[in-house]
Amino acid sequence: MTPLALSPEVAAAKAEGRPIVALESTIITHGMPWPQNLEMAQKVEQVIRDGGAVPATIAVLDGTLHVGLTEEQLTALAQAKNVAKLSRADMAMCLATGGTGATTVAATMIGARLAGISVFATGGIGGVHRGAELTFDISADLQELAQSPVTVVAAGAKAILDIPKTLEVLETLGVPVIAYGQDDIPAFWSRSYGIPAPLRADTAAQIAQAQHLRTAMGIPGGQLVANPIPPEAEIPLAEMTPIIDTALSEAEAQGIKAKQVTPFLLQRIFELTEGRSLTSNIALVLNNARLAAEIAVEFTQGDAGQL
Ligand code: PSU
Ligand code: MN
Repeated sequence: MTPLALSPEVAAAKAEGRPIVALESTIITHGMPWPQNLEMAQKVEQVIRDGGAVPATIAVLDGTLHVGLTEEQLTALAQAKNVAKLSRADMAMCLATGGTGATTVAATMIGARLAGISVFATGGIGGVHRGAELTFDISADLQELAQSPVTVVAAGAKAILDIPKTLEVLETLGVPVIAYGQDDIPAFWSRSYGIPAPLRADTAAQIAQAQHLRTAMGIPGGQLVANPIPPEAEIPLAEMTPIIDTALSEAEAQGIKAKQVTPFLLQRIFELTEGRSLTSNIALVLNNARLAAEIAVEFTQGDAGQL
């Protein structure tokens, strides 16, 4: 049996059929610096509560898969050093060896599925890295979206990635990419990448219903909801592009590989924008949490609630 531990708050919400939103922990340990990471994690949980849902931050702590963390657990994780970054490939090994690890989008989706949670909020998903035709670096997040029935609310794929190739792979895998409230695909720190998204939804109810129907039709997998960053927090694409290019060439020059690539790029972009990228990143995560809470409420009402 999976060593799965629900927090008292999550266990109570499940027992009463109340809406729950899953949250990842890699964004806390590898995506943002201390102490902004903890502030972000706490604010995100609050936004979900204000939206009428219960937050469930997921992480592996000492060999147990936790769904919902206490204040103490969250604080300790935000300050911990050398925490593993877990994806589908290494989650079970971390549990087997009694280890501690933060969950990426892929691993968080697995935790959410095991706990029966249908919606998850994050910043940006992993995807096809630029130059993937040589490195083969494609995030396991994409495969997971094709397998686990969880709707992931993100601000698109991180703009450090190759966004058109990421959309192509998602299409091949049969993953719906749904822009929320606009036609264009968002680009994480920027509201638009300048190309249309494959799908568009304008209400949380449509999104919950689509996930419900997908599962009812026997189509495995989840959905990616691409929610544009609020206008006041965005950094226009033209401003981000040279900064992203600088960070990418530094990563290449320093031989940064595999799991280190995303955290390295996010940290360098934070430095190059003098903290602005982090302010934007926090704003978009909170915005995604608001929408995810609305979707979670829809899942517990009407047809979508019968999942
Ligand atoms: N979103 C953010 N910051 C992050 C991540 C997402 O705003 O740090 C993390 C997620 O956990 C995602 C991971 O799954 O980056 C992707 O890593 P990789 O490219 O190595 O698959
Ligand atoms: Mn990778």
